[in-house]
Amino acid sequence: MQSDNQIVIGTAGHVDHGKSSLIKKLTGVDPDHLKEEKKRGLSIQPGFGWTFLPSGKRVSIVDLPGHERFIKNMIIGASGLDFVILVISAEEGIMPQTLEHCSILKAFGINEGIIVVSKKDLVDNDWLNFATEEIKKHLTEKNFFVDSPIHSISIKDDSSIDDLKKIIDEKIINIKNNKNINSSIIPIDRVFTVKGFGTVVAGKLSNQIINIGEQLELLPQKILVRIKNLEVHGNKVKTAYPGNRVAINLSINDSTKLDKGNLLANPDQIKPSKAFDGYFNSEDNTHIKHNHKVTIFTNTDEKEGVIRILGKENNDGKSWWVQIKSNEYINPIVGTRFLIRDSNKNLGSGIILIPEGKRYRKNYLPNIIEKLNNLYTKNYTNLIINELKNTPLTTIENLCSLYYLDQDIITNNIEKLKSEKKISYIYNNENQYIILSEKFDIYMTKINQIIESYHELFPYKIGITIEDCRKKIDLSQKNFQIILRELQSKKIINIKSAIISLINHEATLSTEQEKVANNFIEELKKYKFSPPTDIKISKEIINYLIYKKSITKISNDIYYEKNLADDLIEKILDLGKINNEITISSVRNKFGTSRKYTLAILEYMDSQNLTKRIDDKRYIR
Ligand SMILES: Nc1nc2c(ncn2[C@@H]2O[C@H](COP(=O)(O)OP(=O)(O)OP(=O)(O)O)[C@@H](O)[C@H]2O)c(=O)[nH]1
Ligand SMILES: [Mg+2]
Repeated sequence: MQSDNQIVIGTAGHVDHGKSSLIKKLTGVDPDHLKEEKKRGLSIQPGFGWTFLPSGKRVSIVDLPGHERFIKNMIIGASGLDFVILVISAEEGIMPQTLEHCSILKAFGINEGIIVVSKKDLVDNDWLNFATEEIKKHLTEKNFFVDSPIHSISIKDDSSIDDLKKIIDEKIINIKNNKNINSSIIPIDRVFTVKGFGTVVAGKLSNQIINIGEQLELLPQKILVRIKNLEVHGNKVKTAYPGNRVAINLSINDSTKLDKGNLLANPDQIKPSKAFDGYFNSEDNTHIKHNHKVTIFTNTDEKEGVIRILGKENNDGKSWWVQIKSNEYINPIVGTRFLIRDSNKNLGSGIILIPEGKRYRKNYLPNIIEKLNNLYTKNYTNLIINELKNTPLTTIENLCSLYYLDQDIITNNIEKLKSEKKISYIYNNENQYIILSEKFDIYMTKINQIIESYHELFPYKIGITIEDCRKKIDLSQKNFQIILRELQSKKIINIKSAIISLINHEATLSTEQEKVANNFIEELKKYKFSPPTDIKISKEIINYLIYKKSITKISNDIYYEKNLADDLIEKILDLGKINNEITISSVRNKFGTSRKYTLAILEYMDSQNLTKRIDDKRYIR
């Protein structure tokens, strides 16, 4: 079993240039198996096979149709290729679909290949040399397969085919699978039913392994399916490896509709949507109009929709920031390429950057364009900084889901920004938040100033309520709490009973207030355990005295001088120890307090967890 990355090799080129004949020579199997293909002597659908190269490496083979009428089938098959055999007849040379196929392959980012000059038996040597030179020159001018070797063959000359195999072997050694996609993904290019087994789908697996029994999600239907059986190169296997072309027998409800163009992926990895934003490059001399009707190709999917231009051209007049809007759900994968055609020609291609395109208001456009630019240029530090400029604080998880980026990418860039002191971490209950350092400093200074001026205005008050302070700052309750906790842990502020004060603040009374306070305490003391409840005194002074521990608040209207309260409580506890229980009557008898005071002090003791009430009795805790 081969577990190394597998390569998919495909043919491309103009109709009748000999692609299928070459594949038959390479694999021993005629890729044109449909009745109509045989009758008409041309390929209609992609044909699939595999072969061993001289090195012993096994490769998958996809033979693509060349006739312009079947260009859509060619595009769907081309999306999964790693390496291309570009077949050009020595007789005819470069023809329209040769170039069209080249531009489609380029659109999908496929630029590794070999140029094969076919049917060399039909021309003499001089012509072959001339044709080869012309082909090379022309492709170089167009910037197609510039670094690829060129080799001439004839299906009647086995040694030319053997040599081709050797060249392919050498060339594919360095090909790596697309690491962009961090999920098991199979864009489906064939669906069929096998008697006794049920639904089978086929496609190329991305850069992860899959196993029999595994659950995958069918998209855009969002249906969970299980891998019942798995085949690679016509053999039953338990595991398929990155790059394998796989046939998967799915355990799936018979009524489920599925089609080529659908996708299998790890559950919850890919979100179907009807629009995505991206970077778009138009074909030479193609003018793109806003809201132009187009056919959209993503992976093996083909849908109708429109292209919308999000901003002005990127200077060179060939590239745009665009939104591609589909009439039906599609499965946009960040970082993968898409292709756009109108009725009969390629308009251009691009890269998907934001998989859930929204309708943007005009004044938001510069913002979205900057975002797209940062995503396209992979300037993730700028991306994060811009996001933090628009929001008070955020989390790594938020950033990942906002931009569909790997956690590693976000974390690394955040670490970088942290080391440059541009952002800071703040913590709240285990949760980590990220904030622009500059912004945190501004909040800190502002909160400090608010509390400070409050202390100046009300020196006898302990501090400002959290809500009053928040109202002076433009922050949500949640974000304000997070910042307050950070200031608290930095020992800049104190928070007690929803009141914030600066760490060094000491509440002080004026001489006048002091007098009132002292009289109040004297009055309380005078009546010992039954102090009056109707003394007129301001709430501020009361709060101050509680805060200063001069009085104890027993109930809503009963206050005891602190030492008296402590003394009474201790005595009640002593009583409880002797009697093993505390009752209202035992307290009343002992201290001569009325029912009202007795109840209040006992309830206070319960609330302080000194006693526990069961029915009408209290027990020491
Ligand atoms: N003499 C000669 N004929 C060839 C050679 N290769 C292909 N042919 C013939 O060219 C014709 C077309 O070949 P195909 O292999 O079907 O061409 P294709 O590129 O697959 O065509 P499409 O799939 O329709 O694009 C057939 O009649 C082949 O027998 C060759 O090397 N020498
Ligand atoms: Mg063919």
